[in-house]
Amino acid sequence: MSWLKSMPANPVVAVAGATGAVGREMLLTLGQRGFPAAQIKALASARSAGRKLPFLEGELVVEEMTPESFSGVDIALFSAGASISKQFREAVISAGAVMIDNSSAFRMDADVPLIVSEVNAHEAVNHSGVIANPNCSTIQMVVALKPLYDLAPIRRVVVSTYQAASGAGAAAMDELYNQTRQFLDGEPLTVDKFAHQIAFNCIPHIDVFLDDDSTKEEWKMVVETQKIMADDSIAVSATCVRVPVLRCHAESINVEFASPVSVAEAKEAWLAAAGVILMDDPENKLYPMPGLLSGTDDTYIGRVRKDHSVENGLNFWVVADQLRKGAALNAVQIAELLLP
Ligand code: 25A
Ligand code: L14
Repeated sequence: MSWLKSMPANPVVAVAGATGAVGREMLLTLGQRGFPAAQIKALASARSAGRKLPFLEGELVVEEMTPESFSGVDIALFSAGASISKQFREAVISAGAVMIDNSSAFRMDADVPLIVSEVNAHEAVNHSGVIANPNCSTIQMVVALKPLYDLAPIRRVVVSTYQAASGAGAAAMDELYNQTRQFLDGEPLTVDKFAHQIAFNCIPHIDVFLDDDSTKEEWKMVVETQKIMADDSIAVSATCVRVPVLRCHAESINVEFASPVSVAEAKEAWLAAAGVILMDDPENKLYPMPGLLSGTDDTYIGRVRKDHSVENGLNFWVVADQLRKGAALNAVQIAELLLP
């Protein structure tokens, strides 16, 4: 298969959906991390062709994405939605490129590794041309869970999310700004990207409803966690809520272990973990907050305490910038795993 060709030290990288909230962050992240690309191609729909996007000190001109766009490309970072990823998968693979896909299109496919570098980087090599970037809420949860799982098996996780508007894309972020202004000016609110008003509100509904009245976002947190942690016995119960925050998802997490894990042991494990920052000093009102962590790369953990209602339980609060670690940064980290 063509994708088995070795990766050059200076790959040609395409960013598909480059004009979106995640795509722009991908360009920024590639630049900031000094990714050794020979060339970067910014691809989007015909609507955006010719637009210029900032990259390092210069600019990239957006090209319309067509099946021919991938000729000569080694790595294609996709964030243009699940249907676009499905439409272009064949073109990417037959061009000999590896697709790193941020959409939900292929995550649960058996031949597609679902990678969070802090958790299961070693599985990236098992790809057949596509590597999936997990759901943003799942990524920050497993980054927090893995150091604990290495202390004791996890029996059950109960999580409630507080998800930022930008999770639904750049236009959804604009909608939060616009509705906030409309609300303060006493104007009628324009509701388009969310099912209801998001300004001054919380919406317990992300992605579509499933047959059992849970949402697909909640389901993703269950099955993706089990796949990334390679343990189907971890029970996960999720409730996903949109809140009027621009960037950074927050999560309240309750974990039940098979054997005791103290607060001190958990904190020690997080302090030693890559990509985690423990921000937990109640006396000094120190805990992570989404409004203050925009543009950061790490997963922040605070409010760590024992859950007195069960035998071996911990409660904590996790915040990460879902456009960075939840999407663009994690995708670039996967690309870095492919470098020779
Ligand atoms: O299906 P999924 O996996 O659930 O993902 C759905 C969407 O969620 C976002 C991301 O939206 C994704 O498309 N997303 C996914 N994971 C995320 C995460 N972890 C996440 N968001 C946050 N955190 P997005 O808005 O960030 O990016 C969309 C990008 O996809 C490009 N695109 C669309 N169709 C394409 C395509 N690219 C190539 N070929 C196609 N056929 C899209 O580019 C954008 O970059 P664009 O050129 O279509 O749009 C650029 C600007 O045009 C405006 N616009 C958008 N829609 C319309 C529009 N104008 C007129 N009419 C429209 N219908 C906007 O201003 C947009 O910024
Ligand atoms: O599955 O906050 O990657 O709207 C990413 C954005 C799910 C929804 C995914 C959000 C989507 C999420």
